[in-house]
Parts: sequence; structure tokens; C-alpha cells
Amino acid sequence: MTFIQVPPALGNQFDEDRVLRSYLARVLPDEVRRDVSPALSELGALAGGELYTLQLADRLNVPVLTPWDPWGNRIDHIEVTAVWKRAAVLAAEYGLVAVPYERKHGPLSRIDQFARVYLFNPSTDVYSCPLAMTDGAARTLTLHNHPEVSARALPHLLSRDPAHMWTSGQWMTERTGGSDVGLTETVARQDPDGTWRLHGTKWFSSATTSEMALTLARPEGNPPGGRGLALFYVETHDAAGHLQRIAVHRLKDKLGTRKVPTAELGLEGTPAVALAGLSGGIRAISPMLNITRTWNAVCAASFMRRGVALARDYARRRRAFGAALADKPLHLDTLAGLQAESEAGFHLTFRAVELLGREEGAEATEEERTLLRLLTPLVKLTTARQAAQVTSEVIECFGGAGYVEDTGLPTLLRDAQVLPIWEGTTNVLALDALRAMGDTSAVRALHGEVAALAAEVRDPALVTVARAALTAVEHALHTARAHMADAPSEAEGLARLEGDARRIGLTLGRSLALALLARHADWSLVHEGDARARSAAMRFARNGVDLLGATLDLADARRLAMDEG
Ligand code: MFK
Repeated sequence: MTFIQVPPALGNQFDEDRVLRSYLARVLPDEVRRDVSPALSELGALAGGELYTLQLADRLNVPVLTPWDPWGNRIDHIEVTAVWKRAAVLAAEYGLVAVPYERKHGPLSRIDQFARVYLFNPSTDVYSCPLAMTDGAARTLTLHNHPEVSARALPHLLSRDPAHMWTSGQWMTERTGGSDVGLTETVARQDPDGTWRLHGTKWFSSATTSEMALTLARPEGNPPGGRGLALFYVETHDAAGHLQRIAVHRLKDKLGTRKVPTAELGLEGTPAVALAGLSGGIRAISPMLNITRTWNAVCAASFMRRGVALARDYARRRRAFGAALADKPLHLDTLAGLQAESEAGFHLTFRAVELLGREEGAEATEEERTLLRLLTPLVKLTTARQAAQVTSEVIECFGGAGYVEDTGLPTLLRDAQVLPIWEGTTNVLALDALRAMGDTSAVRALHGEVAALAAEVRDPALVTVARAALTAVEHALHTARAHMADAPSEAEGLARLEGDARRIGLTLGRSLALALLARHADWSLVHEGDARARSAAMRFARNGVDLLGATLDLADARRLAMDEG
């Protein structure tokens, strides 16, 4: 007897997404929802159909760097994959960057945009990377308003014409490392005619095929550290199509995101324009970081959703021990836990998206602005860790098939694994969250948000979990305050705070996710008669939101971490 396993299949990824559809029903007025739904449905069909098929067929292709042409000219041409070429066209046509700048639906335009991205991302081999940086560049240019650069670049970045649209790079990481950007070695020198030229090496330049980049360099004579850096705008090619004194040394051989042409670049006198003065570059580029971190969260939510969709479909098809996996209590319990993580991550992410839309149109209150500053790192770090864990479990849901390359499943895990690393690691983001919490109004805003969500909930079971979320937030905030108040010195207090930063950040992120999920579940019960979001909230609470655990002991951590006697 032959035994052939049936592969998982995907339908229309919008029509089948209860969580996305229910969320849009709550937050969008009917006329807005009617207006945005056709594009979402088309993207859902593409994501589950043409793009998914193309992605599987294109699995083995990777970007190829050709350093020289046959006649000895240095060209450093990078040929991207078929999925990337198709994704570039669709991204422009569906306005994946343009939508929030067109602002057709005011602050809700960010929700429209990121719903599109959420559908598009899992079927397009991380083409979200250049798009995220393009959005970040557009936002940064908008805020700094360098008239000539904005007039030249913004129409390209925001174009819906694939032939006209540019993408942007974000070149920050150097050989000195990716987290401590203040160590940047690239130097900016000025020609007698006033042109700035950059000299240095950019060590992780994602999506090197972009037409422009925002980058950091130290104007000659500036002091060391982050403050001595300036933000520069670079166009990668001249009018004749030649790289502007940029050498592509090699493409990185990475664990995942293998379709993203990540390069080591030599800047050998590359012309550049100072965008925002000649110092304070890290501060000047931070709007870009906050946008790409939001994209990171949307992509994390979308990878979780894709993984669970595949595992759920497979559970209906795969039989073992005399029954479908969908009839096996332990498998069902596992899938339910993954769905709960995915659903909580979705609501957490889209809360940041809502606030971003309001901030950009100046609709946000001061409280909402400070809340967004704190939520951006919390949302990024929380969802990225979730995505790495959920996609790992998803692989396991397929048994050995999940470990086999030509099922396409391992790519999901490898691509998700970058999310807690790039755009700031979990620990760096936890420290960024602490920096944001230095503003006590941000702390008050977060506490107020969770308290208000808990107060909105009416269903008794949801009241219990929403209150648990509030208790966990209070525990994290109390712990942070106690580290400073109880320490014998400020330095010791800061060390204790840093030692607990990851647990504090994850507790705050997961607690807010729970409160948001509980509030949505309450709404869904009343307005849709649907109890599934309530099940997700109860399950997510059981998965755990308060990660603080035992009291911090830094000396003990050192002994254990470094294996010291
Ligand atoms: C699927 C989605 C795809 C996404 C695309 C990914 C493409 C991948 C390309 C990359 O990976 S690019 C590399 C990404 N690198 C990082 O994310 C850097 C990680 N490190 C940090 O974020 C550090 O926290 C940081 C470099 C910012 C710390 O540097 P410093 O020199 O210690 O900076 P400092 O003094 O803390 O901050 C400098 C100023 O910036 C301060 O303002 P002031 O000058 O007014 O005091 C900060 O308040 C401000 N700042 C820093 N981070 C901020 C911020 N302001 C707002 N938001 C932030 N996030």
C-alpha cells in the first residue's frame, strides 16, 4: 500500500482571516471598510494563490551578484529573484508604501496600509524589507523637510507606478556592530564645492538594490559617539546608471531572509547630502527606525498567521493513529495555543498602527504620542519573540515534513528568526523601552491604557483576564521603580533595571496584548456573537503574561552566565 501525504493548501488569505476581518469591522466605519475591502480581498487571493505558488516554485533561487561584465567593467549588478520582481510591481500598484501618505482615510490609512502588508508579506519572500525602509525613509524625509531632497525623492518613494517607484536602503550597521551605532566609522568629507562624500564600510546593507539610502557618517572633525554622527541621503546610481562610488564587496550568506540581497558595501567617496544638520544623526534617523520596527511587528503577526493557517489546514488532512490530527486532543491543544499567540500579537501590533496613523496626521493627543514612543519598542520585541517561537512550533506540527526544505516550511522559521535580531535585538529594544519609560507620562499613559481596556470589558471571564493584565503591568512598573528606589546607589539601581529590562519589556508587551485581545473579544461577543476571540484571550492568559518571576540577582546571573565559581 502506498502512503502519500497531502500538502497544506491556502485559500483567500483575507476571506479566511477571522481575526483581521473582525478587527476591521470594529475599527473602521462601514464606508471605509467597503472602500478598502476589494484591495484586501485581491491581495488575499494573490497571497494564497499566485504568489504562494510562485514562492514555492522560486524556492531555490537567490539573488546573484555579478561583480564584472564580460569586458572587464566593474558593474556590481545584483539580480533579484522572480518573487521579488513580481512583488515590486504589486507593492507599487497596491500602494504598500503610498497609502498612509495619500491619507485617503485620514489616520485610518495606516490600518489600511498595514492590513495590506499583513496579507502580502508571508507570500513575498521578505520583500517587506525594502518596503519597510522605503516607508521609513519617506517618513524621515517628511519630518526633516529638506526641500530639494524631498522634492526629488518623495514622489518616487510614494509612487504607485512600478516603473517610477524607488525603494530606499537604511545603511546603519558597520563592522563595529549593529546595536552600538555610535561606533560608526564612516567619515564624511566635504569637497571644495561643498559636496559631501562618504568613506567607509557598511557591513549589513539590506536590499542593496534600492535607488537611494539613508545612512549615518561622521563629518570630519566631529567627536566620537552617536552625537557626532550626521544623517545623510545617498543616491546609489548616477544619471547613467552607474553605482556612485559604491563597491558591493559580497552578499551575505544568511540563515534566513535569503532572498534579501544583504551586502557588504564599500563607500569610496560616495556623494551624499546632509539631511538634518551635521550632528545628532541617531536622533535624526530614529523616525525611520520606529517605522521599520512597526513593519517588523506587522510582519511578525503575519508570519504567525501564515504558520497557523498552514498547520490548521494540514491538521484536517493528516491522519495518524486512526484519526485526523484535527481530532487529536493534544494536537488541538497545541494549535489553540499558537492561535492565541497569533491573535494577541495581531491586536498588539495594530494598536501601535492606530496610534501611528493618528500621530502622523497630528490627530494624536500628547498622551497618545508618548504612549506610541513606548509601544513601538514593546510591540516590536514582543511580537518578534512570539513569531520565532510560534513558527518553530508550526514546523513541529508537520513532524518530519516540516523539516524538509521542499515543503517550503523551513523558510518560514528561518525568515521569522530575523525578526528579533534586525531593527534592534530584543535586549536593545528592551533598553529602548526603558529609555522611553524615563518619561513618566509614557508610563502613566500605558497604565491608563490597560486600566481603560480592563474597565471596558463586561463578560465575566474576560474581566478576570483583563484584570490579570492590569495586575501584571502594575507588577512590572513596580519592579522597575523598586530597582531604582531600593538600590544602594544610582549605578546599582540602573544595573538592576538593565538586568530585568527584558522581563519588564515582555511583561508589559504581553499584558497590553492580553488587555487589547480581551477588549476585542468582548466586542466580538456582543456584536458578532462569536466566542472565538474570548477563547483566544483565555488561552493567551494561560500561556502567561507576567514573566518577571523570581527576584533579580545580578551576582548569581553572572556566576551562572559566565560559569564562574
Ligand atoms: C520585516 C520588516 C523589515 C524591516 C527592515 C529591516 C532592514 C534591516 C536593516 C537593519 O537591520 S538596519 C540596523 C538597525 N539598527 C538598529 O535598529 C540599531 C539598534 N540600536 C539602537 O536602537 C540603540 O538604542 C541606539 C543606536 C539608538 C543607541 O545609540 P546611542 O548612541 O546610545 O543613542 P542615544 O544617546 O540613546 O540616543 C540618541 C538620540 O536618539 C536620543 O535623543 P537626544 O539626542 O535628544 O537625547 C534618543 O532619545 C534618540 N532616540 C534613540 N532611539 C530612539 C530615539 N528617539 C526616538 N525613537 C527611538 N527609537
